[in-house]
Formats: sequence, structure tokens, C-alpha cells
Amino acid sequence: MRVVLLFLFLTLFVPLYAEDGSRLWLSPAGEIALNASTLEIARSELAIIPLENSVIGTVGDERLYQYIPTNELQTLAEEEFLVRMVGTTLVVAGGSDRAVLYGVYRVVRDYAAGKMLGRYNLREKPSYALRLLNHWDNLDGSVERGYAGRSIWWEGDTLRTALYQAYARANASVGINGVVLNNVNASPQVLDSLHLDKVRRIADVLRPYGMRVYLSIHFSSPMILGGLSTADPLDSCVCRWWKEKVAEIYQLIPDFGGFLVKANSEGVPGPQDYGRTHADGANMLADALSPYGGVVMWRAFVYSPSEVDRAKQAYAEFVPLDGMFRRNVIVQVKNGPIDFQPREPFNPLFGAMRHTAVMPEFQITQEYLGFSNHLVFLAPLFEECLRSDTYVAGSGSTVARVTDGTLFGQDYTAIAGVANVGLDTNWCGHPFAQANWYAFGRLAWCDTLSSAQIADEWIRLTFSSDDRCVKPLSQLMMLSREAVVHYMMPMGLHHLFAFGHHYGPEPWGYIEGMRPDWMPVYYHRADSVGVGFDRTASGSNAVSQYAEPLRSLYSDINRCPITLLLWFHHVPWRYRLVTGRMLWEELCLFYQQGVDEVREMIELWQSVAPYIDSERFGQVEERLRIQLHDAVWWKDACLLYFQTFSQMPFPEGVEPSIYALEELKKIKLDMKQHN
Ligand code: BDP
Repeated sequence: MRVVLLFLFLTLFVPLYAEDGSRLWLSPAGEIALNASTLEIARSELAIIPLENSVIGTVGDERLYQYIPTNELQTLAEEEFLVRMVGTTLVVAGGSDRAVLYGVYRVVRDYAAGKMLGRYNLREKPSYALRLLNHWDNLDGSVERGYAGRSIWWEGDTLRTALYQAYARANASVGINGVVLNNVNASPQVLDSLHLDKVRRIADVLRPYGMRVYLSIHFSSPMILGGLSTADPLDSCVCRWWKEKVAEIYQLIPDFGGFLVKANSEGVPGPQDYGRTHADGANMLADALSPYGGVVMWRAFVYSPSEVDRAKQAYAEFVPLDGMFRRNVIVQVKNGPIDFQPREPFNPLFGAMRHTAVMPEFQITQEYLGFSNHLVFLAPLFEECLRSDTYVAGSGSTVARVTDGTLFGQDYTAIAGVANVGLDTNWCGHPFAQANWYAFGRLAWCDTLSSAQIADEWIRLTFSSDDRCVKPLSQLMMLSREAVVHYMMPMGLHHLFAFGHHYGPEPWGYIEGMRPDWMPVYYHRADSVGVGFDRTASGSNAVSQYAEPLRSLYSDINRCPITLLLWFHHVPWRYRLVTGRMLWEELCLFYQQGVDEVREMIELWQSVAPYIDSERFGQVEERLRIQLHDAVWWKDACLLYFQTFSQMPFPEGVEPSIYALEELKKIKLDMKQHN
């Protein structure tokens, strides 16, 4: 008997796992029953810490009042928690069960990262009310732009209960409270009874962790599923169809979160097919959802092949609709005006719609960032966007503040990240890609956190708390995003990717008859004079969508930040920049710097070898080698191609190319994805 108990104890509490990455940043979990309540989960998580005494509960719990003054407890917002050490008792109080769970995860994180819990006194609430992952998962089990295996939700018929529980735990540990289970390019079938039943069963597993489920919908569902002859949002039969569908969903899932909608974008149907607006479409769905407290997240990722600069189109379509959306509609806006490029200026829609809830959408999956081969820590990219000052209500009107309710007091605040999760054992493909999931969650919880702090936390939880490991690793991670910008698309260049898979370089990309805005030459506009997209008043005038003083700053070739120069200007090859160098020289040096930075990342990784298990060490090392190979490939491809226009040699300090342009042009990777 004793042996059995000991064995049980060991299997429950001792980390018997290999370091295969499946643990993520979490401490090993005790067994948690499927029907456990949120507070039971919180208690079980807290049990890993040797505490003399602890009290956890919500404001209705009388025991808390012995420790915490009434006014402090009664002012706790729904998702707010308070953690305090009172004598030898750790107190975690929350405005709701899930707030308590968030408080507990905060303490567990600190404990696991080796912090002293002695003088706890903190109170936290999230920056955004809805903190969501968007899975681009198809019902056939594939994942659009997914690089970590098949879909955890839709691959096969099985309900992967233990996996969903682990997923929910990981999300709750950083405060993510919602998940869209299917691709924005949605199949109408997700709303049939078979799939809704699966959604119900998934929701049941996620619920105790404070997570709600949402679905992407196909705008023509009433026709395809319901047999109607139209999907016109002003048609009464269409409205009724959606109302009945929504009622059916809430019957199964009483806390269903709502719909995510991609409409009239990249060829998918939408209200404009019937001469209606985005607001008409969104409001029709919002009316169906509002009796149940559901929301509509309506995406602003719209552009069509026209004469108008793609970067301007979403703003032009959406700003005139400001104030016309129902209060439970949130317009979901990608961080930049084009499409998740290594660097873009912030999307000018942020701050431009004061009477509409607007939410940022980030991409955690590395569609344009080397898939799961390249190590790119994305917190600096997210942070750069959130901290960008839009100036729409004077200085300090950051993207974070115009979206999180601080400046405009929206009823709903939300933020979304396109998930990088799949069935791979380590969830995300690259061991460091987990850090991007973690970082998204942490920034959704607190939009003023610094990337450096997030890196520090994640390293301690994932690898080691030894400073000899934390410091170099943090340096490596903090270097990585700038490195990828440098070796792929420095100085504001964008969309130089190979058609289809978006992995390697194809700056020469041009296919007769193809949509121009899906081809690199549309974006870089290289010619014998120079390179870059003129978006000033003499060009597309996209600068006009930014408030002053940004408009003037971006318009001025000599003051425009060098990081965005070619985004806003067509700059002559011999133009002398403020750095004293000619554009051509500067561009070459940036590409070289990117390559050098990857070499530096490799050295930093090697320096932490003694602190890392051999399994993950080897995986990362192998991928860093691929990254270096790819960095050189990017440098050679872009510089050799641009050289055909600039007609100048590489400046001193730039390594000669090792590939020939004609050779590079022949590379065709077998990766099937559209545009
Ligand atoms: C692009 C992707 C495409 C997505 C689209 C979107 O290439 O796969 O469907 O964005 O966000 O980045 O709708």
C-alpha cells in the first residue's frame, strides 16, 4: 500500500517529464479532475508552494475580511485580484473565481521563478477585458499558417480532453480568457450540429479555467447551411436564420463568447455583395448575439486590387462608419496597415474611430518570420505597436491607450493574437516560439509591460533562474526581432516574400496577370532611380491617415525614422542619409548586420549550454543554423537583386555574396499556401 501511495505521489508531483517542451513555462500540474471548479484548480495550483497558511476566495468569502480591509475587497473589479502576505498567511482575493485563479498563477509564477514571496502586496487587473487567441484551424485538421503540426481542435474525431485542459491551464496562467476555435477563412460547416456539439464539449473543458469559446463564421452560412437564397444582412429571413442559430448555440454553450468575422476580404463574401456596409453586416450579427451578452469581432483586414495603395484601404472603408456599429461590435485591426510584416508602422485605424471599439490583432504564428525555424521573440514587435503614439488626442495617445479604454472609454476592450499552437509535442514548433504565446498573454494582461521583463520571466520559468543563463538568453531574445528585420526587410521594406508560402525571399516576384498587391515589386518599387514606396503627398499620400506631428515627420525624407524610410519614401540609391552614408550603402550594411546578429545569437546560445537540457539545446542549435543559412540567403537575394538597379558594388564591411542571383531565382519551395 505504502509503495502504491509513494508511486502515486511521485507521478502526481515529481516532474517525470522529459524536457520535450510539452511543459511550456508551467510547473508540473497535479491531477485535476475534469469537473473541478475554478477555485479547486486554484487551490491545487497553490499547493506546490510550501506555505504555512493561505486563504483564497472571492469578495463574498467572509474569511478574507479578517485579513483585508472591507473597502479594498469590495472595490475589486470582476477580473481584479489582490495578493497579500498577512503575517504568515498568503491571501489571494479576487472579484470572481477566475480572478482568484489569475492571482494564484501570479504567485506560482513568482515562486517558480525563484522570487521571495515574503512581502506580497499587490493588486492587478487586466488592460483588456477580452484577451483572445485566434486559431486559424480548419475543420479538416490543417492549420492555415500553422507551423507546429495539425490542429489540436479539429484533427480527427477525438476529444483531446487532457490536451485541452493543459491548453486552458497555459492560457489561464497568463490571463488569456477566450479562444476562437476555427480559421477566419471559415467553413460554414462549423455551425452544423455535429461541429457545434464538439464546440460544446471543448467549452466544457475550458470553462473552469475562465476561458470562453468563440467561432469564426462564414458570411454566407444562411445560404450554404440554411438553404436561403441570400445572405443580405437586411433581409428578414437572414436575420431570423442568424437569431435561431445563435439561440441554438447558447442552448448548448450558455457562456459562448461570440463571432469573429472576415468579410469582403481576400475574396470571401460579405455585406458589400448586397450593397450593404460592414456596419450593416456586423450589426445584424450583433443584434442576434446581444441578448446573450455575445460580441462580434469584425475584422478590418480588407483590401482589393485597385489603384489605391493597399496600406490606405482599410482606413478608407472603416473610418466613415465610425459611430455606426452596435456597442457589442469590436473592429479587429491588424497591428500594421499591410499584413504582419517584420516591421510596419502602426495601423492608422488605431485612434481614428473614437466611437467604435477597436481591438489590436497580432500574429503570434510566424507566417512572415521564418515559420518555426527562426528564433524571433515577438514581444518587442507587440510592444513597439502598443507604445506607438498615435497623437490622436494629444501626445501620449498610444495604441495601447486608444484601444484599452483609457482614452475613449469603450464598453468593450479586447485584443487578439493569431495562435502558433498545434499538435507538436512542444506545442509551437520552435522551443522559443512558446515565448511568443506567453508574451502575447502577458501584454494582453498588462499592455505597458516591457519586452525585457517578459523575456526575463519566461526564461526563468522555462529554462533556468541562474543569472548566468538568464542574462545571455535575454540578450539573445531581445536581439532577435531586430535581427530578422535586418536580414529580411530593413529600413521599412516590406512584403518581399516568395509568393504562396511567405518563407524565403523573392524581391523579383512578378507574375503576369497576378494581383499586383500580392507581388513584391508592388511594395518595393525598385527602379534605376531608387527604392521604396512613396506614401507622401507626392505619392499615395497614406501619410495623410496619420495625425500630426506624425504626418509631417513621416513625410520628411530627412526626419522620417530610418526604420520606416522605405515604407514612406522612394529614396534615390545615392541619396545621402543623416547617417552620412548613401542609401545603397546603408541598405547593404543593414542586411549584413542581420547576418552578423544571427551569428551573435548562435554564440549566445552556445554560451548557455551548461544550463540547458541536451534535448532542447540541440533543437534550438539546429534551427539557429537554418536561420543563419536563411539570413545569408535573404541578404544575397535582396542585395543582388537591388544591385541590378543601383549598379553599385557592396560597400566595405559587407561580405561578398555566396549565391548567384540566377541560382536563387530558381529556388521553389514546396509549401502550398495561397498568396
Ligand atoms: C494573411 C494570410 C492569410 C490570412 C489573412 C487574414 O496570408 O492566410 O487568411 O492574412 O488575416 O496574412 O485573413
